[in-house]
This record gives sequence, structure tokens and C-alpha cells, in this order.
Amino acid sequence: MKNVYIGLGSNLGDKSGQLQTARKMIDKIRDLEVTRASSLYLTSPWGNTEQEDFVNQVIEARTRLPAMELLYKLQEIEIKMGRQRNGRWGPRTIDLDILLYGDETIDLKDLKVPHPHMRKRLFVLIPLHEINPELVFPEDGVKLEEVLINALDREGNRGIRKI
Ligand code: A4P
Ligand code: MG
Repeated sequence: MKNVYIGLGSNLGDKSGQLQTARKMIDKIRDLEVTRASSLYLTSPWGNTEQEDFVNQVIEARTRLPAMELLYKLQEIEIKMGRQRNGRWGPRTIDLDILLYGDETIDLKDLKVPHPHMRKRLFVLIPLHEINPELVFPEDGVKLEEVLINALDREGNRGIRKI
């Protein structure tokens, strides 16, 4: 069994509703059990800033699924929910990212874990800290708390608030 963290994001249409729908579909994945879920957060866009605010959430789950299988299941949900691709970092109905997969480092063409940008993204760090304040990054043993404090020092928590 692996302990995994999944990041959910939406910035098109009924954003909170879409996160709830995605959550229900994640609950139905066989061989996966959601163990914790953060609050929903309204967040300013990161990367491509000329777009609507996002709603973001992080959930923790336990699963027997191999990492690639989990990625396919999440992509299936994105497709069922009618996700269209609107360019890199562009608007999306639903985006499901594998943030952490146990203590594994994965560097495949279609799957990079830990998610490459997660340490820079307050919209990931804040909800992740809400559900597991003790978390330590598996690749180098650095504490989430430390990464979060540094990110907040740099940027403040402008534009991230609980819904
Ligand atoms: N892929 C590789 N690693 C992973 C992983 N760990 N989890 C591959 C999921 N997918 C992974 O993803 C492109 C490809 O990434 C997939 O085919 C998969 O094989 P995508 O979701 O279609 O593309 P994308 O999301 O446009 O690009 P990218 O770089 O994944 O963007 P992100 O990192 O998902 O960021 N601002 C706020 N406030 N909140 C957000 O949620 N999200 C983004 C998108 C930008 N700005 C944001 C937010
Ligand atoms: Mg993505």
C-alpha cells in the first residue's frame, strides 16, 4: 500500500462543484481509499496569470495501484469531466496531479513525482500542510513546514484563502 497525495484544481465553470464531482469519482476508484481531504481554497493563478482564479484542494489516499495506473485513472476522470486542453498552465475544468506517491521518485516521460513545481506552489503547500503538517519530502528529507515558511516569507500568502 502506498500513501499518495493528489492535487485537484479547477478554474472554469462551477469550480467548487467540479472539485466535488472529481472527489466522488476518486472515491469510486477501486483499490484506493481517500484518508484525508483539505479544505477548498480560492487561489490566484500561478504561471499564466492572465486567467481566472482557481479552486484547489489536496487529498491523501492509500492505494495498491501502481503509479502509472493511478495516473490513468485520474486522466480518465479528467476526460469524463470534459476537460479540454487550453495550453500550458491554461484554464481547465479539472486538473488532477499526483503530488507524492509514497516515498518514490519517478522520472518517466508521462509521470514526474514528486510533482516538479509543488515546492514553489502555495496552492499546493498550504492545503498539503493542512492535512499533514508533519510531512517530510521523501527525496531529501526536507520538512514541508520549512518549505512552506520559506515560500510564505518570499511571497506572503497573497491570493490564497479558504472557501
Ligand atoms: N504528468 C507528469 N507528471 C505528472 C504528475 N505527477 N501528475 C504529465 C499528473 N500528470 C503528470 O499534464 C500534462 C502531462 O503531465 C500529462 O499528460 C501527464 O502525463 P496536463 O495536466 O495535461 O497539463 P498542464 O496541467 O497544462 O501542465 P502542467 O505543467 O502539468 O501544469 P500543472 O502543473 O498541472 O499546472 N494556479 C493555481 N492557482 N492553481 C492551479 O491549480 N494549475 C496550473 C497547471 C497552473 N496554475 C495554477 C494551477
Ligand atoms: Mg496537470
